[in-house]
Amino acid sequence: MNSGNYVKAATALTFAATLSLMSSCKEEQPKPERPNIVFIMSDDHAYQAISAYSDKLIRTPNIDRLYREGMLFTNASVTNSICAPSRATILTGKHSHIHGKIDNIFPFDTTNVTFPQILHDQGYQTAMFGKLHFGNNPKGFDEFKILPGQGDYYNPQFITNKGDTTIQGYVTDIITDLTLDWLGNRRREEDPFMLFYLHKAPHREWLPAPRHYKEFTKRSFPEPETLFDDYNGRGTAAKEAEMNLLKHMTISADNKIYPEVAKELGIEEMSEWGFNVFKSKYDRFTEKQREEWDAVYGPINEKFRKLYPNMNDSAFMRWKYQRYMQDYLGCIASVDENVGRVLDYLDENGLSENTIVVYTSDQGFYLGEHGWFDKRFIYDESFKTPLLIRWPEKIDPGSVTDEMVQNLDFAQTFLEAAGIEPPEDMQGESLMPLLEGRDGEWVRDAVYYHYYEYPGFHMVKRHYGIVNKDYKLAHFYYDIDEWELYDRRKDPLELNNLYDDPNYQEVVKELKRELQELRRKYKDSKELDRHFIQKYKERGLIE
Ligand code: SGN
Ligand code: CA
Repeated sequence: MNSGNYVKAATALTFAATLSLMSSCKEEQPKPERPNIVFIMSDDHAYQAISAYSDKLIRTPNIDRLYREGMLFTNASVTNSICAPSRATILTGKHSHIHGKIDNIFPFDTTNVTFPQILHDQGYQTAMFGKLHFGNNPKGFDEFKILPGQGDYYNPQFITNKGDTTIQGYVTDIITDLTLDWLGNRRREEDPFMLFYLHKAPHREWLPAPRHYKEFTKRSFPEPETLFDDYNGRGTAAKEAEMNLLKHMTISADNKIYPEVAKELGIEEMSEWGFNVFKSKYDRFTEKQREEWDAVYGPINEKFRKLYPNMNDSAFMRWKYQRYMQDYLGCIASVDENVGRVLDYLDENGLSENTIVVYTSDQGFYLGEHGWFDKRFIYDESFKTPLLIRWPEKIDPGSVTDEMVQNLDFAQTFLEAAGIEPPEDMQGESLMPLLEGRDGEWVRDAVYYHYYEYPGFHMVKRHYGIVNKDYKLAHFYYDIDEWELYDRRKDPLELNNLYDDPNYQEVVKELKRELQELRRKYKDSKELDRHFIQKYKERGLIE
């Protein structure tokens, strides 16, 4: 059955039929004592685009189920808001400066111990499908099929433990097909399993499946309050970052205007780069895929050809925002639909009760807030990440927590859930007290953040900082020396840097003390900051 039919068939199952299937299968299956783990992660999925957090932009009924039947985290964050470092932190339970994967450039040091290796040694069956983005293969997995690097949306190539393969179709559907195939055909019933189900979507350049671009290109979306942010009241880093929709979002690769049309209108792409990215993606399409694409994006191009000559900057910004949201959210629609397929499978096979299902992203993303796309900053849209966890055996349905949890915490959480003592040098906190409603036992009230990839894509300056429920203090360094303080309760949009405000000097003093304490606790230091700058020099990335 192809995946489109599968989706239809799965959604056609009535609620009653699902229930009866659930109960009949439950009796037949011996329940493993140790929980199974399904770790679902998408790439660049903003919490603003999950209806459990906000339904302004899109409805995601399947992902939301994990909240209705489990727990929603409203202050979940990453330690370093970029793809590969986040994944390395998840796998090792350590900050970037300890596992060494500080950015997307340097390879992951495979001598690091990862929690899947430990689970595997302790009898868990392990599998990974989708995007890893490491430059090397995962350790401790019985089976994996991963995209090389960023991977492709259409007709993607996969690296497997038995050689490479290319699969025709749409990446989100395919990753799910692979996952369901493993669950249905190669899962050992006698052992608990740990499954990584990792989406490429909704990563840039946001190519939705035909069924979703047909729908989403007809929609328009509410603009964020700060779409036209002028960055007054912020520091140099925000002013100099290259992630503004108007200035840095490319017309072809991102907004899907054909290079010929853009050139005819006199719109230049940065060094032809965006044109080339567009062409390389477009060339991957099969003839049928190209026809379907042209039937929808052709008319959008025609309309734009007429509109553009009369557009001023703000009209162009608005147009870009709508184009961006149509494609980005179209990608999410597939993710949500496919997550539903996997949740249905767990239900239908009596696996839901004792399986921990996590939905998260490798980091958050800007959906036009501050005029931006991309991530990297310690500001909320990219510092925070969506997190929903379902585990019916432990978690009360519909729970919400605003505790300061991080991607650093997964490794210890899963190990504790499996009854395994975590290695002493892991740096997170197990989420078990929160999952089991023992909130009083949760001890951490502030988290540490450190971003490194500069100079680089989007030019977000190096910075580290501390965040608690009330405040955020960050130090931007390397080619500047600037501090920023935000009052998270009074200024949730983070528009006013209060670092020099006389009324906040006590807060600054206290947070600086706590930040130094966290740096000591996590073994980060000025020496390490210099060490990583030195590595950029050795690599010829800076002088
Ligand atoms: C690509 C993207 C960037 C993005 C990085 C890192 N450009 O380079 O916009 O910040 O990946 O993303 S693209 O147009 O080539 O896609 S990450 O999620 O892998 O860290
Ligand atoms: Ca990412």
